Amino acid sequence: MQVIRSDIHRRHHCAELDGGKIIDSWEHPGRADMVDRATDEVDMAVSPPAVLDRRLLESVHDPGYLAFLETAWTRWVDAGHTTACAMAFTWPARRMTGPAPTTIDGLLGHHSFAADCSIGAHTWPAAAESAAIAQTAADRAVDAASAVFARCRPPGHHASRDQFGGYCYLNNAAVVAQRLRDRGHDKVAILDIDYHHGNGTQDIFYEREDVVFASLHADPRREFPYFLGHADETGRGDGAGANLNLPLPHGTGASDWLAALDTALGWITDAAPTAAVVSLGVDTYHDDPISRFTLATDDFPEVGRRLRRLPDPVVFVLEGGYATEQLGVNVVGVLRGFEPG
Ligand code: Q9C
Ligand code: ZN
Repeated sequence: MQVIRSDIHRRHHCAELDGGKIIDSWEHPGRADMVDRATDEVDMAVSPPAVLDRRLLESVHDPGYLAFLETAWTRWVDAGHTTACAMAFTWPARRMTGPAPTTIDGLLGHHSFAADCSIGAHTWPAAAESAAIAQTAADRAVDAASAVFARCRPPGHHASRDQFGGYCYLNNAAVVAQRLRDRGHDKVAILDIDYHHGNGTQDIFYEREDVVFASLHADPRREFPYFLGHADETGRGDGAGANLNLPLPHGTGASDWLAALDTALGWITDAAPTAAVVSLGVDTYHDDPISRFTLATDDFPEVGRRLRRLPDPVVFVLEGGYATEQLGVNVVGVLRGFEPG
């Protein structure tokens, strides 16, 4: 399997609010290093991304949001702030439906949904490069009619049309799906196997039938992102019936998780897509420091093997996974389980 990657991500490492403390984010450059080391060890062919197509990006994100992301750091500095990261501190809550604010401190809350994610000097270049990796992986998958791994960092599945959060700024899986649509696939499936619900991906495609979304994740009644990912969210308008959420309890282990995976794969087969995107988070691992499922390293190749039921081509997009030492082994376990050799 080919891998698309780049090193531009390296200078992006922001602060997050975690348990009442501001810490260096769990989502850090060393994660990508571990994945790169593991894919190099099995001799996966590596290519850099092509130039990002702005129109593609504007078809999954609000152009005003993109302009905000691109200028947020400069506006933060111009406002007189001296911190390493721009952080929101207030958000529109229930019944607060007024117009968008016009200054950077207010706009940060308008364009985010969580304080686990902030914006530094190098966040926009890193996020744009991550989306370019996604776009390039989709193109390569179509051109070669084979599976491709998009080693994205920062991750993307929590980013909605116009909000960042959950370590995500641009929705890389959505970029892949839209590119596959634009390159001739009439129906595309996104399967999200990250521990957390892919609220951003669900949001972007919720009213569309041409991109179906299935996710298995920790029950949002007890887990981030809390406010989306429930079983009764099945799509709206043209997208009615095109969204499947399979929330699972804390402590879920391999047998129950794999049974839910089979349910999602059956649902996707019934939808009859001609291409698939896998939002590949391995924060389902038992040693993940912020997650509570109990998959073992030996389970990930079996996950990959079961994913062979997806239609060709498949694009794997890296999402979460915070047990840094085992991250590369677990990711490559899925990729090699899917396509040995
Ligand atoms: N107290 C992804 O896996 N923040 N994002 C956790 C811990 C939310 C995870 C804070 C986790 C976001 C791509
Ligand atoms: Zn996650």
